[in-house]
Amino acid sequence: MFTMFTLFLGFVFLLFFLLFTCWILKVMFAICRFFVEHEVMCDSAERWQLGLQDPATPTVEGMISFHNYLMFFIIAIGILVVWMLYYVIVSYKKKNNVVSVHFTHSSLLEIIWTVIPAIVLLFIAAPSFALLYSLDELIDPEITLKIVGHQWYWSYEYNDMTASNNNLYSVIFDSYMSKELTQGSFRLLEVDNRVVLPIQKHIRLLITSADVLHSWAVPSFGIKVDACPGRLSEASLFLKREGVFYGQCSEICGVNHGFMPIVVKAVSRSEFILWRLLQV
Ligand SMILES: [Cu+2]
Repeated sequence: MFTMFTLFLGFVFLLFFLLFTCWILKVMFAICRFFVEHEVMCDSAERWQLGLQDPATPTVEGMISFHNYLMFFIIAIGILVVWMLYYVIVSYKKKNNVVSVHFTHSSLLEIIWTVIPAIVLLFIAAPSFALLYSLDELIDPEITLKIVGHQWYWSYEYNDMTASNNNLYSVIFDSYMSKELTQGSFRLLEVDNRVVLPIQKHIRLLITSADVLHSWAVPSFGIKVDACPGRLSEASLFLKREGVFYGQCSEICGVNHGFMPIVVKAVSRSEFILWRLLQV
């Protein structure tokens, strides 16, 4: 029995050691990247990826720093609990304590193990609420993009723009997964029509579905919103940098659920206007 426990403890220690090493590596990478002028961003999933994708919006930056903040508590609590388990198993053996000590209730101990976790929870809750409410904030959007999920493709609508003669015109297109792979493109992640959005603008996303539940998810934007038939969900987006961002449907929606990727191209304002004019 004891050997089993020792093995288990060794395994847990190893796990925490690995976790801690990953965390240290991540911090070191972050420090190195600070000094690199031109860096390559990770905007799609990559092989053996350990961390999160690079952020493209302020909300994801908040999520990543909250994630790093939480890792401190996770590692500290994990080490404490494993140490306590180890201490109990090693110290309180039957041969060392043939007659057990009988005592009940320790008010001091109960106060300590209630108050300390409560304080830790408060330290976690305060920044998490700030982040949560910042995600709901929709600041005077300039563009609205309507996203409709279908079995098994996405369709996009730009409805709120005027042409030079001041007539409202819409741009509506479908976005299917590319069947053919070109050099340098990602398998199962490329689409025939990419969504184009401008950077440094507040964008409103309206997400719905035409048939079953889908989910519009792009990790670099920190957005994963369910597309429900008969219901319009809303999300806000503020792109900080140019790039091509990849996502996938994240709600099991049928046989071709894995084949309805999302590609968003973030461009400058002038490029966006040009693209928009060319769509008419
Ligand atoms: Cu889907």
